[in-house]
Amino acid sequence: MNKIIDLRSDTVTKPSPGMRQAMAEAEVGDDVFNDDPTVKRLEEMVAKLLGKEAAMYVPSGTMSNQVALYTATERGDEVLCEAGCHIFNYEVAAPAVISGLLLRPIDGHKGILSAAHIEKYIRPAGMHLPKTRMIALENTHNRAGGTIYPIETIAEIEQVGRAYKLWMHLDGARLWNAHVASGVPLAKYASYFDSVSVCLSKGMGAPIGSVLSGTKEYIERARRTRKMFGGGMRQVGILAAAGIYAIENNLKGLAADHKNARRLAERLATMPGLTIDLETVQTNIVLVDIDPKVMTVDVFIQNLAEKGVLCVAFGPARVRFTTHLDVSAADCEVAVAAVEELLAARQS
Ligand code: TLP
Repeated sequence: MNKIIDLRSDTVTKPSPGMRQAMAEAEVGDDVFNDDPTVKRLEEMVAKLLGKEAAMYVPSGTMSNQVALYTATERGDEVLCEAGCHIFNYEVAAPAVISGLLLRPIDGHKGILSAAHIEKYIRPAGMHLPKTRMIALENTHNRAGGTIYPIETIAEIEQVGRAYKLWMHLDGARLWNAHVASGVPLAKYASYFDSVSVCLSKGMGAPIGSVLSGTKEYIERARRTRKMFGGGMRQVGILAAAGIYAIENNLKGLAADHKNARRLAERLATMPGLTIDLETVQTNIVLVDIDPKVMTVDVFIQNLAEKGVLCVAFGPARVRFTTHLDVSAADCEVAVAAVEELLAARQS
C-alpha cells in the first residue's frame, strides 16, 4: 500500500524526530506545584508572543475554551458567538453542562460577524433576561473553511464589547494560521481580547497542548478552574517541550500548508460534481461540496480512502480537506489525482 495521505485534520500530525528529541531532553518538575521549568518557559513564551501578562498550559483546545468560559462568567450568563463556531458545535455542550451558560449562536458571513450585527443581540438589563456577558470569536474559523477575521472587524467588535462591558474571548486554535497568512502580528490579534486560547496540536505539529492567556489575575483564577476540571498535570514539561519546539520550528511552515491548500482547492474546483468557495480558502482548510447526484459524502470518503487519501465529512454534502506539515505539495497532487480518478470512474 502506498503512503496514506491523511487530510482529515491538521491534528493528525506525528511528532518529528527533532520534536521527540526535545521532549526526551526536557527538564521537568511537578507542574501542579509550579515546579516545571519547561512548562513555565512555554507559558512565558506564548504570553510574550500574544502580548499578555500570563499564560497557562492545558491539555486541549476544548479544555482551554471551557476553562476560559467558566473563569469569566457566572451561571445563567449568555455568550454571543458565531453559529458555526467550535465552542457551540463541537464541545459536547460543555458550556451548558459545566458552566451553566446560554450560548447565543449568530449567523455570520463565511464565519465572520460584524459589530453592528452582534450589537443587536446584546440584551438590556432586565429581571427576566439572561445577562449578556461575553463575545466569543474564532480565528481562523474552522467550519467556515479556515477564514480569517479582518483585524478592522475585530477592532469594531471589541469597541461594541467594551461599550457593554462584555468579556472578549478568542478561540485562536488556528490563530497561528491567521497570523502567517495575513501578516498581522499575533499580539495585535490578541490585543482585542481578554482571554485568548491557542492550540499547539493542530498545524503546529505538537502531539498535545493548548495555551490560555490573559491577565495575571485571570490566569491565576484559571489555574484553579483547570485543577477543578482535572487538568492539573505533573511532569508535563515533556509535552510542553513539544510546544516550544513547534513554535520555534513549525510556525513559518504554515505558509506552505496554505499554499498546498490553495492549490488543492483550485484543482478540485475544476472538477464536475464538486463545488468550492475559493474565497474561503484563506489558510489550510478546503471545504468541498459534492453534488449528491454524483456521489454521497459517505461513498466519496470511503472510495477515496481506498485510494489512500483521507478526508472527513463536514456536513450532509460536504467534506473537509486540511493540509498540515505531514503532507507535501506532491502528496496534494496525488490526492487531486485520486479524486479525479474517483469522479471519472463514477461518471463513465
Ligand atoms: N477541531 C477539530 C475537531 O474538533 C473539529 C478539527 O479537526 O478541526 N477550536 C477550534 C477552532 C478547533 O478547530 C478545535 C479542534 C478546538 C477548538 C478543540 O481542540 P481540541 O481538539 O484540542 O480539544
